[in-house]
Amino acid sequence: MKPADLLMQHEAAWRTATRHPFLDSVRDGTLAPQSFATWLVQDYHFVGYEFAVQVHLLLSAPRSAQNLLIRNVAALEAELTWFEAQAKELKLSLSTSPHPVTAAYGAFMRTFEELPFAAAMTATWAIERAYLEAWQNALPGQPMYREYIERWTNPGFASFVGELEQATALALESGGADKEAEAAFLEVAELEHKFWDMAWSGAAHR
Ligand code: HMH
Repeated sequence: MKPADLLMQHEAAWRTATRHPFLDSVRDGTLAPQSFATWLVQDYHFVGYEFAVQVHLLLSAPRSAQNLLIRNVAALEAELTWFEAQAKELKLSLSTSPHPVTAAYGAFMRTFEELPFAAAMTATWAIERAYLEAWQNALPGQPMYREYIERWTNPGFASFVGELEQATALALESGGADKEAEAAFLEVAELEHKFWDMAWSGAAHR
C-alpha cells in the first residue's frame, strides 16, 4: 500500500477532512470572527501536542527519516512562535483550555508511540497533507487571511508534504503495517473534520 492509495480509497472521508464551510468562508470573507478565533486558539493547542508527539517519534525513527523529522519538529516549534505572535496581534488569549475535540486529537497523536513506525508516519503525513489541501481549498482567500493561507499553501510547504509522503511510502514498503496505517489515516480524516466543525461552531474557549 502507498499513501496515494489511501487518498484514493478513502476519497469521501478525505473530502470531509479538507472541504468545509469554514474554508469556504475564509475564501469568501464571511467567516465569523469568533469562529476564526476559536480555530486559532485551538490550533495553537493542537500544534503544541503535535510538537511533543513528533519529538517522541523522532527518537524511534529509522535513520533514513531522522533528517525529515527533525525539520518537522523545527517547523512545529516555529509555528508555535508564529501562533503566539498572531494571537498577540488579535488580542486573543492562548491560556484557555483545549476544546474536547482538540484534546481528543492530542490523545490520538499520543498513541503514535504504540504504533508501528510506518503507521505513525502515515498519520504524520496525513495531518500535514490535510492542512495543505484544506487551505488550498480556501484559495485565493480574502486578504485578511492571506498570511494563514500562504502558510499552508506555499510551494515550500507543499514540497515538504511531498517528502513526508515519500518517507511514508518507504516505511510502508515492507507491508507489515498496512492495517494500522489505514486505521490511523481514517482517524486523521475524522479528527480533521471534527476540528473544522468545532472551529466553525465558534465554541467558547475559556
Ligand atoms: C488540526 N491539522 C490541524 N492543525 C494543524 N496545524 C495541522 C493539521 C498541520 O500541522
